[in-house]
Parts: sequence; structure tokens; C-alpha cells
Amino acid sequence: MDQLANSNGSANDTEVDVVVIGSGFAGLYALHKLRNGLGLKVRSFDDASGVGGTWYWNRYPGARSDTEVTAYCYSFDRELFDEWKWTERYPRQHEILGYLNHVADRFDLRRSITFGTTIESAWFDETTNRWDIKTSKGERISAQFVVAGVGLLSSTNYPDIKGRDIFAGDVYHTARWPQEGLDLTGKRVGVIGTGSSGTQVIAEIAPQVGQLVVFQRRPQYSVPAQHGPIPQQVLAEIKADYDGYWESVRRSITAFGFAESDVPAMSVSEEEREAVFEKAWNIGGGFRYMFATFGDIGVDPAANEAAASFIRNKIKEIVKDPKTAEALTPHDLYARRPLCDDGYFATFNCDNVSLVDLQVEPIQEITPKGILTSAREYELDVLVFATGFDAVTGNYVKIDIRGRNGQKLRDEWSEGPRAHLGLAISGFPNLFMIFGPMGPFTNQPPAHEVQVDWIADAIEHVRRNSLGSIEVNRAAEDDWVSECNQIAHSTLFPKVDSWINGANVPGKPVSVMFYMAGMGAYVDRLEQVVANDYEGFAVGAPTV
Ligand code: N01
Repeated sequence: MDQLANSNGSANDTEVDVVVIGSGFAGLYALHKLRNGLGLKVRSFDDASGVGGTWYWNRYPGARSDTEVTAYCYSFDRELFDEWKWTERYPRQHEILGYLNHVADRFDLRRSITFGTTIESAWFDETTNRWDIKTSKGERISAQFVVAGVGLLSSTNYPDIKGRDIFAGDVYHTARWPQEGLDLTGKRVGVIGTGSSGTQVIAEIAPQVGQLVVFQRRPQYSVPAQHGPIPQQVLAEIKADYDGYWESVRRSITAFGFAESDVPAMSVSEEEREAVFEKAWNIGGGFRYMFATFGDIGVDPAANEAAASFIRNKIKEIVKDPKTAEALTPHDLYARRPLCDDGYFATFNCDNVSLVDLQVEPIQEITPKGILTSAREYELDVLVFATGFDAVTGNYVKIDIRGRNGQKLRDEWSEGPRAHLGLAISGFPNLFMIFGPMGPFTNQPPAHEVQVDWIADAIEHVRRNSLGSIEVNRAAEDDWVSECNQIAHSTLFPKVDSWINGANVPGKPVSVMFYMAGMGAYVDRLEQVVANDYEGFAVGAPTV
């Protein structure tokens, strides 16, 4: 093993084949595939002090996957799938982090990862066709390829609310929760934000805290997760046809591992529709509710309204105080990332929980004592920002990435990101992204595997043919960007502001950032590019 360590990526190598950025689901698999699979010399970097990516950072109470775990794991190793025993259908953060640590050990990945180290810059050198990479520790590494698994939802978003620094209590962001945990018993806690993170943390901490004040800007549609053990029958079916199951995940729209519906919502009677929604409500899962009930909730306004109105009625049934129920009820399109929760709406029936509707009383400032809205001051001991992320592009633009002619990625994306197939950028040769902009809008782990496998094949293609570089053509990228735009605008998602289109971060260009034709169509396109000898990509001769 030591010999292997010396030959293909140890922490002292400054000249490597590949630098992988990040050690979450994406980065770990990339390291495994490229180092253990292709035998390349690889070094990985992570600013965290351990593996896990999003599951390393998001340690807030209630944090767990809301994708059923039978599709929220790796598929590349059947033994790994069989040996790891998940306890729940939607595992909690510590269990997923345990799994990723197990993967790091099982495949001997840690020795190639430098933790606690940020990649500060990556500049492409056209004379050598290599990337010159600088780290926060002052190290310089030369790599032929860079593979970025920096996280879609990782760069934290703190809203610019006056006074954050003068609050006398403690301030936390859900995605930077203290490793040692927090004792919130009896405390007066304010939570700003009611997305996936907010709804989870709110429902979880309500029973512990003294008082919980939820500051809500826009209400959310959410359905129950219906936590519980993994149905044994589901596991047995997967194990009986392991390859067939994963192939069906990769050929589906969402890659969530359930059967999606192609029935138009308006093609059935109202009674039937309600029964379908009721059944999905009882089975649980946000993506299931949106994609397994009917095939057109994301595209047809009438279908969307039917799904939305069912949730609105449920909120009215669950929340006892009519004024609170109304404030919690969304009236816009059901076209943000679909949520599921663990008793979120019922939490507002607890005596110690109150809702502040920021549309009625906006926040004016944070004071030393708490939050001052236009109506009053709320005194707090702890303030939690569940305000999400500078999604998709945030972690890329933090790095000083420069491609051909010193072109800065930040400038290239100043009016919104551009990329080909969610994994390559014109003008930035030998740089690959895992789940970069214009990638599929799907469950991530299966998509990571598909992309990493494709990237590994592309790298292998360059090396096998003794080429120096591979780079997407501007024209191919233009076509993909316009296709992504066209597809997205045939759905309802761009009509609602959210992180999906960059609208959650003030000043960020609002733009299409996903390929919304589904995973199956995406896989077809990746295969087509390879079948046509890397159509749309230019390969360059090596430099000597
Ligand atoms: O972030 P969000 P998130 N004043 O952007 C509010 C994944 N994820 O961390 O709705 C007041 O969705 C904002 O208000 P509004 C998942 O993909 C998965 O919750 O924009 N409020 C919103 O309520 C998810 O979609 C899991 O009006 C402000 C909230 O903050 C994605 O990460 C768990 C504000 C942000 O919601 C992001 O989820 C967690 C301001 N100035 C995350 N600025 C699971 O798998 C923002 N807000 C379960």
C-alpha cells in the first residue's frame, strides 16, 4: 500500500495528474475513481477538517436527507451497498457522515486528502497545458486536470441585515453549526428562514427551547417526510436486481429511485386526483409528491395549482390558529425545490412557538437584544440563520480560477453561469465540475457517479491518446446553455424566485442554472458526446 501511496497521490506530491477539490459525496467518488480506478496520481483538498462535504458542515438539529436513502448512497460498489446498514429511510446527518467516513476508510482515500486547506487559485498555463494551483497553506501544486466537487449548496448565504454584529447573544448559520453541538434547552431562539434547513431545525428544536420565534419571509409548500425504517421489501427488490435498479434510477427524471408518473393531473377526476395526493401525503417525500403523483405538476399551471391547493388545505387542517395557518400558507406557484418535513406545520400549535410574518412586519435591524421588526422587538438568546446558500456557483467564484488568456471565471459568469453538460466550461481546458451549472436538476449521488464516470473516461481518452488537453467548444456550450434555457422556461420553476435560479442572493444574476429535461435525457446526451468522439470538445496536442 505504501508503494501505491507514493506512486499515486500522497500529501507531499506537488506535481500530480489530478487535483480534486472537495471530499463530499462527489469528491470522494472522484478520488476513488481516478486514483484507485485509473491509477492516476491524485491529490484532494477540503477546507473542512474531515470528509463529508455538506454532511460535514450541516450539523444543525434535525439535519437529515430528505431523499430516500436507497437512492441517496453510492451504487458503484455492490459490497458497500450490502454491508452498510442504514437505520432509517431518511438518515440523519451523523449517519450519512458516518457512511462517508466509512467510504473514505474502505477505499483508503484519506491519505490523498489534505484537510483544513482551501484552494485559493487555479490558473491554467497554456504553455504546459497544466493547472497551477495555490492553497491557503501557501502550497503550489501543478496538475494536468482539476476536478471540482465543491458542492452545489455549500457557500453560505447570510442576508445583509443591519446589526448582525452587535447582537449580544449567539449567532449561528445552519450550514456552519458547531461541531460539538449546542445546548438550546430553555433558550429564546429566533430562526430566520423556512426552507429545507429552516423547516428541519424548527421542528426539531421546538420541544427543547424555551421560546422559538420563526421569522418567515415567504411561506413554503411542504409535505410530510413520513420517517421510519427502510421497508424491507424495497431493499429486497433492489438487491434482487441491483444493476437494473440503478439503471432505472439513472434513466429516470429525478433519480430519486421511485416510479415517476406520466399521468397528466387534469386527465383524472378531482376525486381521483385528491386520492392520489392523499396517498402521496401518507407515503411521504417532497419529490415523490411532485413527481410520482402526476407527470405535469412542474409544467402545467392547472396541475400545479391542484397539487398546491391540496397542501394549502392540509395546512389549514393542521394549524389550529387560523391567522397563523394563513400566514403559513403559500399562494404562489408550487415551483421551488419541493420540501418534506417532520411535523413542521404542527410545530406552530406549540405554545412556545410563534411565527413572525415578515411580509406584515419586516425586519428593520438586529439589535443587541434580538430582532427589531416594524412592529416590535423580539428578545432572543440565540439567532439562527437558516438562510441557505449562494447555490451552484458560490464556491466556484470564491476561487480565483483563470483559464485561457488569463480569463477569470468570475468575469465569465458575471451575468450568470455558462457551462456545457454541467461539467465543462469553454476557455477552461482540463477543468471538470461535478454538478456544476447547467447540470441535471436531480438527486445528487447518482448524478455524481454518472458525471465522475464520464469525466474519468474523458481524462482517460486524453491520456490514452497522448493528448494534452480537452476543452469544450464555445459553440457547443452556447447550444447547451440555450437548450437549458429553453427547457427551463417550458417549466414553472423560473417563475418563482429561489436558489434554483440565483434569485435568493441579492445582486446575483437571476438565470437558468440547471438542465431540466431529467436525468435519463442527460445520460443520453453524455453517451452521445462520447459515441461521437467527444462531439463539441476540442482536444489539444501535448506541449513538451
Ligand atoms: O435554503 P433556502 P435552505 N430575510 O434558500 C429565507 C438543500 N437542503 O438551506 O423563502 C428573511 O431554501 C428564505 O426566504 P424566502 C435543499 O436542496 C437539503 O433551507 O426566500 N428570510 C428561505 O425561507 C434545499 O432546497 C436538505 O422568502 C430570508 C430561507 O431563508 C437547499 O439545500 C436540508 C432572507 C432559505 O431557504 C437550500 O435549503 C437542507 C432574508 N433577508 C438543505 N434571506 C435535506 O436534504 C433568505 N431568507 C433535507
